Amino acid sequence: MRNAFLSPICGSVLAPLMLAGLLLAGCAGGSRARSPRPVPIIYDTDIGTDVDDAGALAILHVLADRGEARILAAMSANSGRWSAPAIDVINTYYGRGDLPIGSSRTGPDDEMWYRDVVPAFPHDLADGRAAPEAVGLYREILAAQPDHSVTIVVVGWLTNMAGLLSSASDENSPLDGKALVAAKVKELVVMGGSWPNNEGEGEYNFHMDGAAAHKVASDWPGKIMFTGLGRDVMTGARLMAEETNAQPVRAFYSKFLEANNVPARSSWDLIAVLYAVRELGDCFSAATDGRCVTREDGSNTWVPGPAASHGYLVYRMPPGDLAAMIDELMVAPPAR
Ligand SMILES: [Ca+2]
Repeated sequence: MRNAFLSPICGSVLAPLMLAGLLLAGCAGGSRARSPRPVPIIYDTDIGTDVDDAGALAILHVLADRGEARILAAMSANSGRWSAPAIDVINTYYGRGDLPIGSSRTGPDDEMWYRDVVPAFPHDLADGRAAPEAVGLYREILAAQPDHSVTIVVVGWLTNMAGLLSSASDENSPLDGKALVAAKVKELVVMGGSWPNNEGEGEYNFHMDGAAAHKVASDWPGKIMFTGLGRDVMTGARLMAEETNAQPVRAFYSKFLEANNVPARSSWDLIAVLYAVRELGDCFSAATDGRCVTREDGSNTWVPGPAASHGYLVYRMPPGDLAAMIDELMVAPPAR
């Protein structure tokens, strides 16, 4: 189960945010971007369970090609045999086959439609279980970055983030995990939860590791934006319609769309990447007047109150326009 459409409900918070100068352009590629460019990004994915993870990594590479992002690493939340190799396939296609890739040591097996695609495309990471353990790799990479500079975008369950928070000092940094995050991370972007409230069994990414979601929402020592949008932003059909040689992301989408007998797929993870790189801009607004509380069953509640470190994303641009923007990124050829 994933997220329901959220109406733009945040007019009451939008006006003061605009007055505070926090809603600068960027999502549509505008020139008044708030962050220094390119944005340093670590991408954390449950690739192998849905196809939007592959699309999101693809557009992250295109945004890097355009000088908007700098990919520091990609992490699999899933220990599956083919998950980290699927990341390597996409990185290799976009000319970044040497990017660091880490992997959790837990999680379900990949689904068959992923296994069929990975071996058909060039990559050199043969088995996800041979990738470096993700939390150690996070610590190594974060320790080497300038303070308060890194954006982490998580589009799967939050196992690696909970592990990072619980990590002890090591050869890379004398800081424990929480202090290392406080020192190095600018923002955590989480594709998870249903906003403002979800009293059911919980949105998929929270439900898959409810204890981790609860720990991150409770203990993360910095800003978190929960995205949770994308159900009605349907993408991938244009990628199917355009002939592209040796395009592994197209092959992933082809397998998924065929297996599910649908013409396009929702864009939960692509929305998260778009926000992580381009911020609110013309695309999104944010509700920030309160905080997220999650329970260990994966359900979540937005508790109204003074603005602090949490926010959740709301559409500002119509979903159809967002889909067109994302489709254009998905079909862009690699620059390298
Ligand atoms: Ca995902």
